[in-house]
Amino acid sequence: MENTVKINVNNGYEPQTVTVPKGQSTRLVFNRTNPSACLAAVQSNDLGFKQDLPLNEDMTVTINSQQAGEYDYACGMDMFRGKVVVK
Ligand SMILES: [Cu+2]
Repeated sequence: MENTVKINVNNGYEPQTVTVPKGQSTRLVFNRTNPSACLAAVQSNDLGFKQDLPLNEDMTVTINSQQAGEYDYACGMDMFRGKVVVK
């Protein structure tokens, strides 16, 4: 089973925190509507991804966490942050 969560990237990440189920794959679909280069990439050491975000395009990162917890992600410069809660 696959879950999808949409995250708008404008003045930060909206919603800033998303909750996803443990042990299932979840598609995080980022769409950036803010032209600032600051938000042109999203990355997470916790979740192991780095994704460029072209303007006004859905870009998908698939995560599959077997472990409950809180995982942070951020823009390429680590200024804006979001959180994925797995439970
Ligand atoms: Cu930034």
